[in-house]
Order: sequence, then structure tokens, then C-alpha cells
Amino acid sequence: MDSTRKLEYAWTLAVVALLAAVMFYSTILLYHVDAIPSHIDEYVEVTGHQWYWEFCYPANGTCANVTYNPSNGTTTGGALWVHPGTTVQINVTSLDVIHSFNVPGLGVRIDAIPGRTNNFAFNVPNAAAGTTYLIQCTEFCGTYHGIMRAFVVVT
Ligand SMILES: [Cu+2]
Repeated sequence: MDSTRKLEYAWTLAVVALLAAVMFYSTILLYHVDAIPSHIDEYVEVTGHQWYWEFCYPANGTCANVTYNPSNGTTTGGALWVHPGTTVQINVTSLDVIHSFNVPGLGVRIDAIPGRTNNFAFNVPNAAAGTTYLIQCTEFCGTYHGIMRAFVVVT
């Protein structure tokens, strides 16, 4: 075997080893990202509607709709209220079409699918007290998809 061929084998094996290592660690990371922690401070039921989000708090039985107003593009009616330093589990579903619950500032993105509940947990940083995070539907869901937004308010 000449030295050029040896080099080709070495490069091929090096690339295969690198890709195998990346796949190994990404698979583990994927499971950790989806895992629900054993301790949850607050549960929020999130329901997508055309074209607003509904937030229900099983702890006290209250719900808030963030309604849309197509005539002037404003939203009213509530927010997703959370406390700093807590772990929040959201159970996300939809009553009409597929929506996507996306909070870029908190690293949350999960689909709202009719007939199915997707669970996701996220941490609210201690330093986030007083912060407001934008929620934007990121699955095109009809005419007013663009104004289907709400806020996570950390109090
Ligand atoms: Cu939508």
C-alpha cells in the first residue's frame, strides 16, 4: 500500500470517527433537552386557537386568553405569568389547526397539535424578574397567524 492510499484511509477513518462522536453526543443531548425534570414548580396548560393563545393554571383553576383584534392588530386579555427561579412545565395542545408555541428568549419551541398534548419544561432564570418575553406562533395557521402573539411575563 503506497503512502497516498494510507493517507486516504486515515482521512476517511478520521471523518467517520468525528461524525460518530458528534452523533453520539447529539443523541444524548436530544434526550436531555426533551426530558421533563422531576421537580416542577408550576404547570400551565397552553391551548392554541385561531388566532390566540389560552393559558390555564391548574393550581388555581384560572385561565387567560390572549385575544387578537384584527381591526387594529392589538392583543389583550392576559399573558403567561411565571415567577423567577422556577421550573415551569407547559402542556401544549390546539383546538383547531396546528400552531407552534415559540418563546425564543427562553429557548422554548413546541408544536400545538389538535388531539395531542406535547409537554415541555423550561427554567425561568432568577435574573429574569421583571422581564417580558415574546411568544409568537411559528406555524402558519391562517389569516391572522402574523398577529398570534402573546407574552411571558416574569413577576
Ligand atoms: Cu398560528
